[in-house]
Amino acid sequence: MNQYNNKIEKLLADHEVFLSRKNEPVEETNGLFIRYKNPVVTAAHTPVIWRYDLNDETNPYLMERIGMNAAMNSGAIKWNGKYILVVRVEGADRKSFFAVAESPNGIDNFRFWDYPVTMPDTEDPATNIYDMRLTAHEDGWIYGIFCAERLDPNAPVGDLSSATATAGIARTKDLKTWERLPDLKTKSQQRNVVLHPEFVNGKYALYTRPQDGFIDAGSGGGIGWALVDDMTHAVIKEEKIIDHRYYHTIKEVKNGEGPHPIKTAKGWLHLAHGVRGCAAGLRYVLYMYMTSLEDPTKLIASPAGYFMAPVGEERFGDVSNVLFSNGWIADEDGTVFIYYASSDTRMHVATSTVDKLVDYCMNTPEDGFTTSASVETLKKQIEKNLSLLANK
Ligand code: M1P
Repeated sequence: MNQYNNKIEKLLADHEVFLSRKNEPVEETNGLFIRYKNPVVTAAHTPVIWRYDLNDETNPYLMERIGMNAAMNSGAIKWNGKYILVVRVEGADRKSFFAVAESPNGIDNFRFWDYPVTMPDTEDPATNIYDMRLTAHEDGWIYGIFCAERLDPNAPVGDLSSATATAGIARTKDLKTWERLPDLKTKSQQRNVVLHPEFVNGKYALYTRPQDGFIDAGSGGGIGWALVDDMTHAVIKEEKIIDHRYYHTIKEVKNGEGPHPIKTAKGWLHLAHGVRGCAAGLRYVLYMYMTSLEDPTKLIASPAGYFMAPVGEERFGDVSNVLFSNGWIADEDGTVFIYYASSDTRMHVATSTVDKLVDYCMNTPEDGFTTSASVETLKKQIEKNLSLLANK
């Protein structure tokens, strides 16, 4: 018995050492953001009391009873002075669920709350839920919009893979008790739906991602925008594409809004993911764009290419070559904490500032859509720099 208790104590103590690790910035040369050495949340961060049965009679070998596979695509919010992630935790059983992890500084010491989120079901329970975007809306509620996945009722007999994606909606005042609202009603399947934080013309505004099927964005066109009257019965009647996909770009196959945009003096600052296909499969990178404060459907800045792409260990995981972000926090001093998952496996943070990100969006050349255009853009910069250097 004593030996068993000693083993538990060691397990808890080792976990505490792991959770308390200090994170260090990694030297970057691009001037845009700073990555941090350690992932901020992983499956190994999940509490010992989730994974182990600590009773010597029912678990004499002190084995993990409930395995955790990944901690990924997390919504983020600053709440009571704490940096909060609503993490998509995926169990070894492949079911994703939401769980809150909080940190005092946003870059390390993330600790999960004791219990995962109990998300009420609708009348048509989903099989899997994931990728929550959090929005503290000006109506006073914190909304969580996420993907609710179900087996496709029209799948041929024996096809146990075809699924449907719908936007699930819930709201809370304390991140503990969630009121589930009816799923979003829309003519196509949807994933990556995000609530804009302000009313627009007295209505709720949603960023959408219409898609032809569960995986294929197909004719969807890009990131959409729709106004809805009531979040308790959210129905999309009209959808307009505000950020289009284009041939031979980083978002050729798909794109999707990340967290809700940050309001800046120069416009709404957006973080999104773009997807392209290659021999190795799909490659997911993060990119940015800006929309007008007066008309949030109007694109005002669209820097070419990606803002962040997977590097080093970020490239490997359950779904390799993927960066995905659905959470960021803009602090009062202008620091932006960008929370991103790599390869559907672990969560990282990178920091930047609102000013730098706006500068990046406003002053990075746009995509010219051809090699010739890219070379001309490059030549202009070289010419300018050579004459500057010559005159020094
Ligand atoms: O596997 C990469 C990502 O694939 C999906 O994103 P999207 O709908 O944009 O293709 C989601 O399943 C997401 O969770 C996942 O990270």
